[in-house]
Amino acid sequence: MIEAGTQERSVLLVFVPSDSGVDGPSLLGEVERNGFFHDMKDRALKQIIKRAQFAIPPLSLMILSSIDEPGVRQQICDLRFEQFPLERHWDLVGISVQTGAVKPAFELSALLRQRGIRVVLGGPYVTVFPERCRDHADVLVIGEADEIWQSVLNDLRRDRLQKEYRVDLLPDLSSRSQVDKKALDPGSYFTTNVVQTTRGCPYSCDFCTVHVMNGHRIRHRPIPDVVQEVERYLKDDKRIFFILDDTVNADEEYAEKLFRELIPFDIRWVGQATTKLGENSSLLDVFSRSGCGALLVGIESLAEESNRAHNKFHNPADRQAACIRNIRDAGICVYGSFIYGLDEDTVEETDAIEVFLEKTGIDVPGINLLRPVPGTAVFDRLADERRLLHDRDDHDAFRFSWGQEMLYRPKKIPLDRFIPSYTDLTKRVFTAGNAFKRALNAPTLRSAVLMFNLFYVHMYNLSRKDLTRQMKELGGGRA
Ligand code: B12
Ligand code: SF4
Repeated sequence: MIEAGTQERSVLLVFVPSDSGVDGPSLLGEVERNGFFHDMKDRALKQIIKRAQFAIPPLSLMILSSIDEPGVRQQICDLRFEQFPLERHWDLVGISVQTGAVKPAFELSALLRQRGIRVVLGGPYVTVFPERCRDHADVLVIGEADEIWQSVLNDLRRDRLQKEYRVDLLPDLSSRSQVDKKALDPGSYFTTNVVQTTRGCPYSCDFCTVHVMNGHRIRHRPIPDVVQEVERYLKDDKRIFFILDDTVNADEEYAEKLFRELIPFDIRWVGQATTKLGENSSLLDVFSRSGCGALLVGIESLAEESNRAHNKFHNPADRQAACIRNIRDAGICVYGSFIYGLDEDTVEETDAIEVFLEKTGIDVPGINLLRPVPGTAVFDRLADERRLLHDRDDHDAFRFSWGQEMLYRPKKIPLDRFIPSYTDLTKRVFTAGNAFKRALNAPTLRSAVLMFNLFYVHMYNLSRKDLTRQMKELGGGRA
């Protein structure tokens, strides 16, 4: 109920596209002009990629917009698909800032503040680098905002917004209010069924910010809450579910109980897991029976010493192949994510990846370059070792893209060997022929596997162009 004499406040929560990466290829400038039809094809594919591949709504903003504060109306604007509604009045605009999109987020904030609209910044980048965000906002929310957002809304209503809200204790996910989708336009998305069951990661891979932001302790949502959420979501959207946990099998016992309860709902879901899943036949069986269609697994390097150099110990390379085969034999597709260029990698890693793909039948390979993200241990180490290709303070230069450009010098391979070894590898792996072969052999979701692989043929082609251009700019990589 709105207090007498007070006006309803309107809040807009904004998700900003990054100008590279999954939101659009080519970081280093315009894609070379290849003629009208090629340009058309690139543009059309870019749109399809945006809509089909990664078009899931931002769960962060769905959670915040579901918090009910009397007298405050909240709406979401996803700038990947819509224009900012500047013609309307907003009492507060909240922007979610990821490291990949700091510049556009700050630019939008500046534009709004010039017009007298108050801006609150939150999200991963703000949590890791609050001091860099302070001048760009009226209000900062530092940390996971699930609970503190209510205080922000309450303070907005009472005209006593503070400059900073800091979350000292990570929220206990057992008390979260129900996420609803009323602030979303479902038509923009591939699916609106995004669910997170746990938060936090027990591991400490040095290239990742998840354990920095969300801590090492796994926090669980109560199983009945998740089950109810799935049931409720299904009422208005029968499409696939994205389970957004970073490691859905991090707590095997919890995962087994939860997904066993989801079996009767007959859903299809995809998520992210460690390959260790392949060693737990009972969990694998439950995942499969609960509708798991595909899992992204982080393989990183096939050289054990490389993974160790980056603090990744939980996926022993010698057991990976057997685990992946077990997962696929259970009828679940595997998206295998590699990082080429880790510290102990040599150019032989490229052949090893190709052989491994053949041996395991990975359905969708993702072969990434190491992205040193500001705020991670690897970023600081590379900066200290003077191996970054940009000034360590210029975070915008590290808006980690989708694999188009090098941001650092690999330890054991000079750049002029590294770049061609990578582009040769992606040329061999991402061909139309391989895309059809992988789709034919996929245990399920064949058309999705085909679509992904075909997109990757296109995306890695663009990435090769960018890298070739970058190599020229770096004087052949010897600079
Ligand atoms: C699903 C996902 C995606 C999806 C959807 C994007 C999204 N953010 O919803 C897609 C595929 C599009 C995507 C894209 C990218 N992603 Co992504 N993604 C994820 C993933 C797996 C889950 C995100 C999520 O829903 N988390 C759950 C919610 C509840 O947590 P949250 O987003 O952190 O939100 C909480 C707080 O941060 C805060 N908050 C967030 N926004 C706001 C806004 C306001 C106003 C306030 C007050 C608070 C607030 O409150 C929320 C509730 O507690 C995370 C990993 C993770 N564990 O978060 C990576 C992650 C966010 N992604 C990451 C990256 C690198 C990317 C890309 C740059 C990849 C690329 N190379 O292109 C792009 C960037 C896209 C963009 N425009 O910014 C990194 C970000 C690192 C960083 N420090 O910024 C993460 C953390 C993964 C990692 N291993 O490091 N991603
Ligand atoms: S990469 Fe995955 S396993 Fe490693 S710390 Fe990040 S979320 Fe955890």
